[in-house]
Amino acid sequence: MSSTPSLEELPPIAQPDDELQYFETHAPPANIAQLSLEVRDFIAHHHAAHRRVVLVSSGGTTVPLENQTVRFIDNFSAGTRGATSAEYFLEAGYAVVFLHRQFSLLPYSRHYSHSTNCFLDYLSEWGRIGEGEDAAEGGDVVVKQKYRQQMLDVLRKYRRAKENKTLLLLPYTTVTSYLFLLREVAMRMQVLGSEGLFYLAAAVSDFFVPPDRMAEHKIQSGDIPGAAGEDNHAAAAVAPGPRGKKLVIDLDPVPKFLNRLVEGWAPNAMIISFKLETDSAILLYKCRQALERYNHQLVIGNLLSTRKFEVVFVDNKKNENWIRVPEAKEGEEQLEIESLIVPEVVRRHNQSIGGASIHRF
Ligand code: 9Z3
Repeated sequence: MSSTPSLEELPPIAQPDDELQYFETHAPPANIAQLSLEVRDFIAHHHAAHRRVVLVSSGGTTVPLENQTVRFIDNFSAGTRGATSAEYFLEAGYAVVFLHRQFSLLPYSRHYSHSTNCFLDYLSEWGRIGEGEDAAEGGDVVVKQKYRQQMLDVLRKYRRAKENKTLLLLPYTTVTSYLFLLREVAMRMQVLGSEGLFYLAAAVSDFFVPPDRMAEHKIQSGDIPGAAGEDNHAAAAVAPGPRGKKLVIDLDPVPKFLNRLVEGWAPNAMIISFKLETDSAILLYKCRQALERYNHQLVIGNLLSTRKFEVVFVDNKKNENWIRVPEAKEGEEQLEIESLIVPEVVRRHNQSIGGASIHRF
């Protein structure tokens, strides 16, 4: 049986004091001031152009085990959901702040960055002259004929987003840097009021090592002569067990900041969170529970094993609507589920701001 904790048993949601405490006791990302200015200019530009802005979070956050980080706990996510959705938001006329795990999939380049579709496989050599070392001289690299149309389509969309400056890339790695950036962007997006949209697809760690219990240096598996085990034993949160054979990790819950986003950082925006589960028996329960706890507009639920084929929209009016990808016919490519999710999100966003139209290029 799965255990489904009741609301009372869950870790408490973050209050303004928890926010103060967290952001005062954790170091912000080193470049936050610079990124914040970029976000400000991006939002001001699109706000002046009456263009809606969506923050898409994507990829998984890490939890470092050491200050000088060698080891960390990771969260599952390749960034497919976020990167793919960002493309459909751009097509729908939104400007996108793409808050993503560094080196995870990015809009447009994601088509050519998997090991199954390495960009080199799309290329061939044309005008090859000579042999051996001289073979490339005078030659050109071209896209293979059968991929040209598809690549051209992607390239044009990518270039349009670049020229129109509609895509802002903001990388994070740790759960702390993610939270600092989310808060920063949310505050900057306040000027957009209800035209602002948050689409939180990133897989965010629920547990972390608090700074006062974090080892400074790499955790050692054995005794180091002369070092007196200082690092390991100082790190009360992460320490080797008896005789150094086990590593015992004691994690604290990450404060539930979705509440602060809804109430304090982006009170007028539309906020959509994702809920990932592996047990289908508890998915809907967990979606409803998230809505009850955080009072935002929509939770999109998905199961790890079927996330590319079906998701469920659970809204604050207790509606539950499944979106499923139709099965592809032979020889046809499977539809991307994000091509169905994003238009439905946009429809709901339109509705929530009274059907205002979107300004497109
Ligand atoms: C999701 O549920 C995303 O859809 C996936 C996308 C991470 C499954 P991929 O990147 O996967 O396409 O491979 N994101 C939210 C996951 C999450 O951590 N949600 C929290 C929770 O479930 C709430 S913020 O408690």
